[in-house]
Amino acid sequence: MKALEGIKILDFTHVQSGPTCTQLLAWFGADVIKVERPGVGDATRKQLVDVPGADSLYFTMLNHNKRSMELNSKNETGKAVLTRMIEECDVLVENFAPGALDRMGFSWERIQEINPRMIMASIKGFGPGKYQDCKVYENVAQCAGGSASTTGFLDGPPLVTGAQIGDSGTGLHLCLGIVTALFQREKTGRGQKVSAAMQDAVLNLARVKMRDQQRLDAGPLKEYSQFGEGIPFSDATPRAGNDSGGGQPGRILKCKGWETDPNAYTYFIIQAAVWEKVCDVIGEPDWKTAEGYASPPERLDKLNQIFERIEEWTMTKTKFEVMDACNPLDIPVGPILSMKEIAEDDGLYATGTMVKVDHPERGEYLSVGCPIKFSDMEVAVERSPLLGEHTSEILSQVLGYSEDEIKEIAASGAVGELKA
Ligand code: CAO
Repeated sequence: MKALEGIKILDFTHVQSGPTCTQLLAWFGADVIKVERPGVGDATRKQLVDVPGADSLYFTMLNHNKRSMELNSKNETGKAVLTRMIEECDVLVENFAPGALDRMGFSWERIQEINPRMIMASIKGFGPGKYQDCKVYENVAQCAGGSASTTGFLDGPPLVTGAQIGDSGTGLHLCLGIVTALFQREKTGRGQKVSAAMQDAVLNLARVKMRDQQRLDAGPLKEYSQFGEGIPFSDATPRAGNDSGGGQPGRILKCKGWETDPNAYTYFIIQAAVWEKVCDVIGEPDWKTAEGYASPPERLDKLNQIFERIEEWTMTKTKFEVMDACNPLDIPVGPILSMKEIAEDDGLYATGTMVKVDHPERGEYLSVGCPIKFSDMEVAVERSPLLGEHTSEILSQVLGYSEDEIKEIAASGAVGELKA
């Protein structure tokens, strides 16, 4: 028994943000039917291709556990089939450019007429306002959501992060919105429109930087390196390098081998509760009681000097030795893991966070599994569908068309070539 068993999703998503959302819904047990343009499909199928002729990793890693149906939503017969889909499904998820669904003839008003229980969930780059018509990709959202201006070093340009907080981050937000709307529908019987803008999702994830924006009114941000360096603050939240954003100061420090290994680093946090243990570990026991070091506020203007001293110690150890030494003492540290190291971590395969998936066109590949674990539901990762792999079965099993009707639909050009 899966939590969302029986829920049918008309998945009109493409690229990354929407597919992330519907992949989660599929993992939670929904029947996710990806509707794709005949012969073309989601553009990512053929982007960043590594195995000629096969669906790319970009596509396969974002579309597990779904079914694929080819359907031309601009063809008259195609529109009739889509109308039947809207009647049958519980949720329509889309991340087309603003207005695209309206241009197809399926406005929110029309969708409600067809199925008042339908939940329509949309991702756009921006919410209502002056940028509402913009097409938006990941890095645009990271910039417009305040992440880029607060990421990077003070003396460098704004930086985007590798974590796809604009796309996958918004997909996560939308997924939560959909499940919430399904829960509300249990009580009201009505569907509703759920929207998540990429700018808003990034801003939500960068919430602590808006906290700091307001704290600036009360004076300098003392936990930022810049404070210890005597560099004045401007009127906007600055870039803070690798400084910890919380009340517990932290930095990325070099470890043994850093000269040749770009990932021989550790994150090191000097949590107030374990300050005395930190002093012992690095060989500065006097700092436990010394004036200017003993309490967290006293240390704020010396953080750079303190971390330089800790780094002298971390440079004598590998990042894993640092972890082995600090973990038993509850000193929070984290090795900087490369994607290669993560891909080779057996522990992550044991929990299903990393998985090996077999694919008919490309053979075995690695993927990230469901990052959320349930005690009463198992999530098995299944390969992504080939383009139009399930068109016939959806037309007959989900929409109830007869064999002759399916032949007529195919003859109209509304669906691609039917697979056996
Ligand atoms: N049958 C017929 N037509 C179809 C179709 C189907 N099954 N599926 C899509 N189309 C059509 C759309 O109707 C649209 O046609 P019109 O322009 O005539 O209305 C057309 O295909 C292109 O859709 P699009 O504008 O959404 O795609 P794009 O590649 O030009 O833009 C993107 C991509 C992502 C910039 C845009 O979709 C967008 O801004 N989406 C919202 C924000 C978002 O999710 N961004 C993150 C993407 S992940 O990095």
